[in-house]
Amino acid sequence: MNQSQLITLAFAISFSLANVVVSARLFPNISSFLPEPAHGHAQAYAQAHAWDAFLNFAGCHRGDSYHGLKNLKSYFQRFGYIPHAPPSNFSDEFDDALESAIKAYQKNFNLNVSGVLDAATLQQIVLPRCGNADIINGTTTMKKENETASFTKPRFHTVAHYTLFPGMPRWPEGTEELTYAFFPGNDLSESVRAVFAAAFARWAEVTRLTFRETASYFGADIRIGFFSGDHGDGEPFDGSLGTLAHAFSPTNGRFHLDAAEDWVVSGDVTRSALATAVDLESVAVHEIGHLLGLGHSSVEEAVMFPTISSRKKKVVLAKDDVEGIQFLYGSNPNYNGSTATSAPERDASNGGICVTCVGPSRSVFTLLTFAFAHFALL
Ligand code: TQI
Ligand code: ZN
Ligand code: ZN
Repeated sequence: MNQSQLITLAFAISFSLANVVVSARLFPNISSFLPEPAHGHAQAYAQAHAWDAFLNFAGCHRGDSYHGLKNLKSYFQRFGYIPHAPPSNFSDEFDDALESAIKAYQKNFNLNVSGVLDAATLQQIVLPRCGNADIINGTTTMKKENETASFTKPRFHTVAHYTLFPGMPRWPEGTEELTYAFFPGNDLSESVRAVFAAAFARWAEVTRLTFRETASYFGADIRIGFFSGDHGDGEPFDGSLGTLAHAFSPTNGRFHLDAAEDWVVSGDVTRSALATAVDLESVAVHEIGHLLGLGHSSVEEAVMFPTISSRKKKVVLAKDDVEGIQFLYGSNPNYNGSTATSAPERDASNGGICVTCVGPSRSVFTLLTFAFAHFALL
C-alpha cells in the first residue's frame, strides 16, 4: 500500500467512528466494607465516620478482641493482604492473619513494620486509595521506592474524588513559579502556545503557582512536545485516538502529546466534521493536573476524570479539581471560589448557532498537523 492509499484508508476509518471515548482507568467503589450503608447524604456521612472508626484501633495488637476489627479484616482482604479462602466471615479477634496482613501492608507503604496498628498505619489506611489489590496471588504489585520506573502509571488512591500519586509527589514547598518550554523541533505557532498558556492559567487561578514560558527546553521545569510512535521514554504513542498524551508526576516535568491526533487548536471542537478531533486545551488542562501531582478523579465533571470523548471540550476546573490542587499547593489568595466565571465553556447544546448571524454559523477550526514522522530521546 502506498502512502496516499494509507492516508485515504486512515480517513475512511476515522470518519466511520462516532465520538470516541478515551478511558484511562476506572475505579471500583471501595465503600463496600464499610458497615451499614445508609442513603444519600447520610450515607456519605456514615462512611466518613466508619473510616474514622478505624482510627480508634490505634495501639491494637495480637491476642485481643476489638469491636469492628472484622471490617478492617475485610479491608485487608479486599486488597490482597488476607487470602480469599474461607472462612470469610471474620471475627473481631486480632489474630495471626491480621498481624501478618498489617506487616505486609506496612512493608508496602514504607511504614515501620511492627505488626501493630500504630497511628501512621491507620492514617495510611483511611486515606482514599485505588480499588486494585496490592497483593495478587501472594505477590505484591507495589513497586518499592528504589525501583521507580521512568513512567509509572499511578496506583490511584481514590474514593469519590481527586487522587494523588503514591507518595504524594509535588513540586517543592516554596515553589512559586514553574517554567515551561516547547520542544524546539515542533516549531509551534503562537496560537498553539496560547492554548497551553490558557490551560496553565486555569491552574494558576486557583493556586499560588504561576507559569512562565521560557525558551530553554532543557532548562525548563515542564517540557512540552508533540511526538509520534516510539519517542524514547518507553511509552510509545499509538496513532490516532487511544493514548492522546501523557505527563509525568512531579518533579519530572515531561509532557508529551501524540502528534498523530487531530488536535483542535481553536474553533468549536463539538462541531468538528472530523470524528477524531481532540480538543487540545482539554487535554492540556488534564495533563497539567498530572504534572502538578494529581491522579484521576472519580468525579465525572472533573477535568481529572479519566474519560474524554473526541469532539468534547472540558476545560473548566471542577470543585474537585480545585480541592485536589489546593490540597497540594494551597489556595490563590485572589481566588473567589468559582472557576466558572473566568472561562465559560462553550455550550454545545445550542448546536453552536450564532445568534448574530442568519442561519447556523460555520465554525472555523484550526487543526494542528505535523510534517514529521518521528523524534526520539526526549
Ligand atoms: N493519557 C492518559 C492520561 O493522561 C495516560 C495516563 C494514564 C496517565 N494514567 C496516567 C498519565 C496517570 C499520567 C498519570 O490519563 S490519555 C484523558 C482522559 C488521556 C486521557 O491519552 O489516555 C485525557 C489524555 F482523562 F480524558 F481520559 C487526556 Cl483528558
Ligand atoms: Zn512520552
Ligand atoms: Zn490522566
